[in-house]
Amino acid sequence: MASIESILTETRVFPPADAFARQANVSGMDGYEALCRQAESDYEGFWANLARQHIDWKKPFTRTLDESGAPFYKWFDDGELNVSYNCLDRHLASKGDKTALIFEADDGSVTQVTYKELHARVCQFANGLKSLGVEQGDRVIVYMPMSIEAVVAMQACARIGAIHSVVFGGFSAKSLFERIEDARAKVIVTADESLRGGKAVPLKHAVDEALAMGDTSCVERVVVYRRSGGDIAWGGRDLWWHELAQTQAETCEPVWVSAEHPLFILYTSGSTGKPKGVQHSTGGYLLGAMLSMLWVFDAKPDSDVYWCTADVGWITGHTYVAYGPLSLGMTEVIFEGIPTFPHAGRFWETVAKHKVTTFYTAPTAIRSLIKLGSDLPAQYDLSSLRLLGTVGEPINPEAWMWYQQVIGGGRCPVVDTWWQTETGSHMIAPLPGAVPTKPGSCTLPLPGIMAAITDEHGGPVEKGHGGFLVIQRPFPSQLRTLWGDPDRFRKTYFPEELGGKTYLAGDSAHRDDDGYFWIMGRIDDVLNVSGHRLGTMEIESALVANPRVAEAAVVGRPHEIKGEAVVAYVVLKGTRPVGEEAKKIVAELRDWVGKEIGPIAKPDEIRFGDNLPKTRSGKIMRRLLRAIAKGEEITQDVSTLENPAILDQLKEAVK
Ligand code: 6R9
Repeated sequence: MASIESILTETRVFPPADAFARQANVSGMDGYEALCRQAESDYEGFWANLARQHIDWKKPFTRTLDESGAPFYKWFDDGELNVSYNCLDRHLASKGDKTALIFEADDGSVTQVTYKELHARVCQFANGLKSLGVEQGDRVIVYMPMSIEAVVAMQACARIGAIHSVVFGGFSAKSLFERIEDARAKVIVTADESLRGGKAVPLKHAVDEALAMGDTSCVERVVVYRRSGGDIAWGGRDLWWHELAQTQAETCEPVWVSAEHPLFILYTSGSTGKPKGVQHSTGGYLLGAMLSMLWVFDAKPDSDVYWCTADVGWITGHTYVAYGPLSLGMTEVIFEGIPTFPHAGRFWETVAKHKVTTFYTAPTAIRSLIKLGSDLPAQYDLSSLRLLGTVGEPINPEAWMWYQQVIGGGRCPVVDTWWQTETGSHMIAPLPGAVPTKPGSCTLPLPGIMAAITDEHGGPVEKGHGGFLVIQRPFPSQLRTLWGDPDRFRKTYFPEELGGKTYLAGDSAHRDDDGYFWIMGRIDDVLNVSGHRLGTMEIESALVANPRVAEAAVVGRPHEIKGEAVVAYVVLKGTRPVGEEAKKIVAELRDWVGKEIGPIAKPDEIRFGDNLPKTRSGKIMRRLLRAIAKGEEITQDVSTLENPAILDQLKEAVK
């Protein structure tokens, strides 16, 4: 495993610069260690103090952590609050006229809203939702482009206690249908089309298709935001966003909910075909978002211009676009487009244009920008930057170095943040004024996060050896359950083998002599393609759903830019295709997967065989398929294979 060895030899260490450390929210290793000690000596007191200090409670909590129903933990559960109040109302008196959102559209046009204006828009939309009969606990699907309106829709749901479930605009009608059905959504909020790199992506049309796929009688209304003005079909449950919102009052009393009230559901891939509805709480989630903004991004609400490039369809776009920055009253950029449109310098141009101080993106974006050369960023004034972050997948040390030197000018700390949809907020990441960084390591856990590496029985693992990444104590921002599937929640994240109370992240990792964490990859059948989680089973199920396909196996292969590429081995019902016919079927199957799941899941490569290599018990030998995909020499014993000749077939990709 070449990538793991090369990481192991990484010895560069970057201590925080004095000037940065002096102004940091947490300064020096002693500052970090003092927080860790507080958490260790009085775990509940540590979190309770922070929750009182940072959150405005309508009704203060008296209970901190309730472990009686473990692993269904509760935090601050007799306290009452509202997330939208904490993100908007509480800033109005002191910074009502401050810019909250700077919207940078696909074509480069800019729209800004102040806290006062954002508050008014959220209230109007919340009143609009109420007028449609949306009540506390109802589910609202948000299938929107990156826009001020997407943030408004999420905040409006939070304001009235409705549970939003954002579905990434790149997901297909079929994926959308599955989520509508599972969440039993009452209202869908969408747009006519989204614009990406100058191209229109039909969203409303996908909603129409999804609603025709099965029993969607739960959906009473579809609210459509006019983004592009493109042609769309119109039906009985449809209504325009502007018609719904513009006549509504600009104030709306927040619905005060228990800290344990679900704020949202976000579907993510797991090791079976069915996406998991990760359910988050209100109080614990908000606390995680706020603390990590302050600790890891060293947030300075009065001077920072913060930009996280993630789409609101992913967890990063929830915690670090829709909630975290607003909860601190910051000014943030939200970006509709893609990094290379209308030109390859778009990201850096945007940093210079808005004098961005804090920039947070994914390794896949960094790697693709590295390919374009260092001259490009040099053409823009990046001197406003003071901190850089990365998320979504392991970052190669060389990409980290480029980011630190070429983008950060050697002056900005780089925070590599490890966390997941399920953890809600950062878990392992450097506090930039305290923890020295090492390229490729997410460094040390946040104070209060009891991360560890264990063997398969929960026992300790020697330093330097890989094992399961776990979190040994409950923490406020963790998922509460899987929507409608508590059994799967328990089995997936709190397996009996580890004692039933330890959170199993699904990643493998090792620690070095300084206790630093190095993430090695997923232990389940989940691929990480351009920072997006894709279940191999989901893609296999999609392929097998095609009438031509008898059997399919999907594996990942290291990819220079995307992290992993999707390689599919397919057995057709007829004979194995070759030449032009094979090419034609490859194109057809890629399109098919695009429609079933979404374009991000399209296999990069499809290989056809008369059969797949299987063990005696009939299990597909995925390890072997991974080796073949990488073009590695096969050293495994293949004597048990029924038909070893198929290995030669599978070595051939359709060109
Ligand atoms: C936030 C997010 C979670 C999975 C996670 C891991 C990978 C995320 C990482 C990282 C190495 C990092 N991952 N951040 N691996 N270093 N800094 O990405 O959530 O979409 O749920 O993905 O992504 O494998 O388990 P999500």
